[in-house]
Amino acid sequence: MAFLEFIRLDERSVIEYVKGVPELKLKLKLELDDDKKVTVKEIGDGNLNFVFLVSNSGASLIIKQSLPYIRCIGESWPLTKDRAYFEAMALEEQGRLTPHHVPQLYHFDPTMSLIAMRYLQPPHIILRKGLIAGIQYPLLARHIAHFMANNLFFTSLLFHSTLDHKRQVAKFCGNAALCRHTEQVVFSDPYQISEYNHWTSPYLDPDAEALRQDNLLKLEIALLKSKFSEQAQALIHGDLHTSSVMVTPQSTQVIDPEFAFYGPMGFDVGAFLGNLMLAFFAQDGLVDQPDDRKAYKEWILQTIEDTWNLFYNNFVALWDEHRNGAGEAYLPAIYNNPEVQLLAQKRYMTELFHDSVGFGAAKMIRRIVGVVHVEDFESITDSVKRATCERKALNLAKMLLKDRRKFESIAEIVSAIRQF
Ligand code: ADP
Ligand code: SR1
Ligand code: MG
Ligand code: MG
Repeated sequence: MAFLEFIRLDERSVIEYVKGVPELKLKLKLELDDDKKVTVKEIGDGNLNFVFLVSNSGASLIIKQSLPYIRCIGESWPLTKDRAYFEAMALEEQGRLTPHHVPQLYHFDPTMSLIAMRYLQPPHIILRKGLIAGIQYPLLARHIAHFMANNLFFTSLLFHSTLDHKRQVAKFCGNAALCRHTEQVVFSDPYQISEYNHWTSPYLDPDAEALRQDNLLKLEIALLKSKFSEQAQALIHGDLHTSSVMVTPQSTQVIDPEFAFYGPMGFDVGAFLGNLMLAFFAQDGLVDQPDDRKAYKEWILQTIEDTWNLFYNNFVALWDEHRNGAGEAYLPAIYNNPEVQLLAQKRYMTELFHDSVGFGAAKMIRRIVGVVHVEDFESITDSVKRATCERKALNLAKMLLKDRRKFESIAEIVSAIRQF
């Protein structure tokens, strides 16, 4: 079979596909007719795409295919399959900047809207599942801080000339349909009546209604929506929640950058921190006694604090190191004394902190009243318990969205979380 036009792959046709691509055959150590031992399993548990694990006596790889709609909704919600192209480009760029934290891209096929990449083998699991199981990851904060600081710094105007920056922005601006999707499900639908919204009803009915009546909240979400749509600050992953990270205690791998584009840095930092906050609030619902996960909740809070602080330190260190490079945001001739340099960094990092808190809060809200929720809460079977956990997370998120500028440090955010 030649695969000259797009067809949806299944567990059988994937083998035919792989046999037709020399570099994949080589990866799988496939000789001419030696495909009898090849096994294929569709392992996709994400919301959008189909993911096949292909193995041949010890060698494995992943094939991820995008169909022209959203997998978890169905054909009634079309979405361009060009997203595979942006995922391939982002994997390449992130792989160049942070090779230890991204699966290697083996192959991209624009006709078939698919990518092939390294299989992250067990014991790697999706971080969200690890958080639900109560597993601690001692290197997580350090690794994610490194991933975010390097990818965000080296794709920003702090490192690029304005000409280079615009060239890079242009490469990703075609991912507009996925941005538009985010605009709808993160910044619009939770604040209006939408056929897609749902929540733990009837318990959260008044909470969902209150969101739609909260004028201050609406003003703040509008500011963030503008920033998301207008600010080409850096190449962001665009969907950096805890199901986009695979982990072992020693390894942290970021997957699934199909939403990548040049957007505000805080959207990535906030996505990660906000999803850790959701994991924190789910803990009491996941166990019989609230105190059963006391130590684990402390570890999550510490990870929130460490992630931001390490990110801050890494990012500022990169800035200091490259201060006299090609970056044109702060020209050395103008920002020519330690005092103004320090002031510039403080202002930049404070705005990034407030953006991260705001975007993180918006991401929390969408996962409680929007179209697709998170397994952290969905695996709480008792709906009264689930609603109680969700309400705490929702109330924290509303407060953070409205009052984010009052916070000066991540330690203050962690103190606020403890009060809910
Ligand atoms: P979606 O875009 O649909 O969310 P993901 O890229 O998140 O798809 O992948 C869905 C699932 O497939 C992940 O949750 C993970 O279990 C598995 N997966 C994806 N990429 C890999 C990989 N490189 N190695 C191992 N498993 C993977
Ligand atoms: C229908 S919303 C599906 C969501 O899953 C992806 O991971 C993105 O977050 C998207 O918004
Ligand atoms: Mg995913
Ligand atoms: Mg995805």
